[in-house]
Amino acid sequence: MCKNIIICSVSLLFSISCQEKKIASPESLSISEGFINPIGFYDATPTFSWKLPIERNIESQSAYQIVVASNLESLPDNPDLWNTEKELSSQSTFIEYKGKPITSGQKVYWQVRYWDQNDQSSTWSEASTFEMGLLSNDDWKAKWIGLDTAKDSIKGTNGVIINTPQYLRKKFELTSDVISARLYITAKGVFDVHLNGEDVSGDVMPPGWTPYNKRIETLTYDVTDLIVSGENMIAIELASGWHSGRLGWNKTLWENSGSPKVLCQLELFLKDGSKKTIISDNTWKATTKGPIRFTEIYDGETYDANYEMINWTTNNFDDKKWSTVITSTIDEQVKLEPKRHAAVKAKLQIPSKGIIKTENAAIFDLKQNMVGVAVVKAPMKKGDTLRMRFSEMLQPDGTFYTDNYRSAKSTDYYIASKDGMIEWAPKFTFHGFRYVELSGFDMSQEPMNEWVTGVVQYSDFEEHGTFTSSHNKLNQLQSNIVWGLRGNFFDIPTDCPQRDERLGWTGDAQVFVPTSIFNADVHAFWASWLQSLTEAQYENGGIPFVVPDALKNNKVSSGWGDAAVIIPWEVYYRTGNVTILKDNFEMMKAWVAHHQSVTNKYISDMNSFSDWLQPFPKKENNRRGDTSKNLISTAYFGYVTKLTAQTAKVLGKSEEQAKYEALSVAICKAFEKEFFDENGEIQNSEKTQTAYLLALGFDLLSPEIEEKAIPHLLDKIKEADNHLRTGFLGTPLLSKVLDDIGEYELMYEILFKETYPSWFYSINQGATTMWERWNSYSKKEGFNKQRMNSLNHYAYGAIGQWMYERIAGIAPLEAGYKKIRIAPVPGNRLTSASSSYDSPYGIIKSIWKLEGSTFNLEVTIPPNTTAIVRIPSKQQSKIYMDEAELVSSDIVKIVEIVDDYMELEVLPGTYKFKSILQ
Ligand code: RAM
Repeated sequence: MCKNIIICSVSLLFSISCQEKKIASPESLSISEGFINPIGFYDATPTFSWKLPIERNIESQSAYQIVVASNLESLPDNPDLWNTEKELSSQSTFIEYKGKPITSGQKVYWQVRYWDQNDQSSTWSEASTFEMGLLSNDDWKAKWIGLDTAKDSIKGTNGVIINTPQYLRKKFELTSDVISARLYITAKGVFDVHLNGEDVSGDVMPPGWTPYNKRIETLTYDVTDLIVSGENMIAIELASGWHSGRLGWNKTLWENSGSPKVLCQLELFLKDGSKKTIISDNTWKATTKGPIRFTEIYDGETYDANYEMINWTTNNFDDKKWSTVITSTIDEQVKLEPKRHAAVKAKLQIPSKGIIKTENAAIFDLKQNMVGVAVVKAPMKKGDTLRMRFSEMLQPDGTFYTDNYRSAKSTDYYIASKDGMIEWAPKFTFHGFRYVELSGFDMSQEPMNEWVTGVVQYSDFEEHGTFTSSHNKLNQLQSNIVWGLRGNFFDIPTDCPQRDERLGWTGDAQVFVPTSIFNADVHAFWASWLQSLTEAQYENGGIPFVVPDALKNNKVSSGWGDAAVIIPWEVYYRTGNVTILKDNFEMMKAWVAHHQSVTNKYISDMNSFSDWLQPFPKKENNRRGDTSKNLISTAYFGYVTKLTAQTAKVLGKSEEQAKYEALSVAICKAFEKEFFDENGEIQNSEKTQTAYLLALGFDLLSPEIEEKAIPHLLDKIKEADNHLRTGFLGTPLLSKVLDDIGEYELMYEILFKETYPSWFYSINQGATTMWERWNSYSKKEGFNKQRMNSLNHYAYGAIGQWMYERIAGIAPLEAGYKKIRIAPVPGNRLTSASSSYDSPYGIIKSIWKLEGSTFNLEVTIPPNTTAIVRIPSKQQSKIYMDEAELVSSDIVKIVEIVDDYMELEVLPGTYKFKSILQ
């Protein structure tokens, strides 16, 4: 007995000491593409991710345990949905849920713990949650409702039918307080919803833009705090948006789209234990006689304050004169699915920083080209119309430049109902602008900067990368790239945000993906758009020019449709999320098959926009550049076939891997034979920089020909006085290829060129965003005469990838940064550069500074990863870590010493290195 007591107390002591020894819990729990405690979640089989804490001694994970339950009380010991038990694995990102089925509207709780490299277990994480949205059409009891506004046949720009915006409302009564309330809502069109006079969300133009004939996204809002016991009022503003407005240039598209409609279902759990559902149905009232008289994405919005309906979103309003709505049923073919990435929101505010007065107007300068709306606070006289015009840049004589908006009127109007200050911003349109021109205000008052504020709107993601350097123009370029991203991630990736286009051009998107992922957490944004790509894919595997397909011309282009393969691959490679590959593999294969169907002996004859907007084309104004279409298309065919083989490998599909590998070998052979002579010089196409870049960048050549081709590329660059001669497709490959062949100095030289065509050239002409053309504007010659001249087009911003990966030096070596490469290449015009990047495992940093010939490098590597660090150094010279001479140890191992760098393998942690460069 006594012995037993001793044993018990020893084991008690042991367990106490074990408990004390528990290491810090995992952090930043998220599901699928980075969602933190989401409601209205879209996927009943999510993946789970977490980060290990940054603590001394926590290097890596050797095992994990996830527990999932339908209520908090069951965690962590009695999870009723899933328990992985202790799973020996270092994987801490995107672990697939394999538990019991999760249903629409269900709320789920989960926790995770891990074991470190010494098999020490962590404490459990805090519990995280996710709550499903309505997952299938059958979950909807509601009906589509709205007024038939198309029948009014009001014609707008280009004869497009204009649907007058609608106002819809419904009163409902509750006899008990509410415990929880969820509003599920969407529109064929765009909406803004209010409950008891309060705006339900800050979302801009939900539900956003998907291929509406296949899928409409639904929003879920937690409205518990807005509902009261007694009378309630739900009120909705509804406009055409992308659904029934004018988009692209295809008239039949919008003619068939019908009047806007809304669908909503409010599910209420009451204190008395009952459940109540309020739905959109024929009990709703609606009117078109509200203050928004006109609204349209390209043309702008008109607000007449004389039509204001005071209190119409509350119960304190008489809607007797309103009409009863028309209802229609939910069509089975169009899937209603919870929105799978954040809606657009007002993200930043930019005050006016200067005013130019003209005879009848005042021009406000925000000093930054941006996308969104202007909030205007201005003095007005009753009955007057305030006109707000927008422009990205002024003409040299100070007047507005709007030619590049083409047919987009991009003009807002406000009609005053009384004298005094008004405050207003449009709701269902957006503009691309730096300047705002106001006219029609009370001219007796002196215009003030406070009158105009730019509200920057884009999809609600966080920026999670930084890049800075010692060079102002390089920093301005980084800023222009980020503004290109902010300006064109408006629910879908658009080519431009200001003219009568704003479409999801696939080619622009594919070249910009890596840069976008460095700068912002756009994982869910891309995953969502990829779903749209799968839905927009033609029966024959072709991918439309733009997605959603607003052009409906059944055409394809190489370099554009190839987005179907390149984007899933890049998103996977940079996040480590295999689901992206699984979800898109069928699309990738179908695209490759389509590509193959337009080849002859592996040489592609696919249509192509080619090296779009290449400077100095041989034929004046030839937007497609000089490189032969066949060369470009075959190069892309070879490249995407390789990526498809790599995808098959990741997915463990060995037969398909072999098939695509064999196909890519055949394409490469044919490509080399057709387009290269035995001296490694281009044949059967113009000998352009881009022709060489495609062959080298996509790794299509045999080693002998590749070696011979390199000097020809360098000659081409030299011929151009070390300037680029590349368009949309060639430009992103320039840095990659020059880097691969060790020509960093040359790449720096091209990048730092001040003369046309170059990145700094546009900065010298005053650019605050990326431009569509290398010469969209010049101080000497003014605006490019072509009306296709966007001043906010992100494609050439693709250089951002090289800035992060090589100037600062952060790149993935394995998918999702499980293995990291830190390898900065200090150029001789820079004395410092630094980047931080919030990877799936935590923050990575690379900060370098040159002091004389001493190169200082500070590196941070997050837990559960390893890194290769390349420290530039003079041959044989010593390298110091934390001031002491570096020798191999358990945490830092010298792997290689070569001419101009030393390569180390390092474990997680922060390190300071020093080396001598000259
Ligand atoms: C234009 C846009 C877009 C480009 C296509 C080919 O409309 O410039 O960026 O991808 O053409």
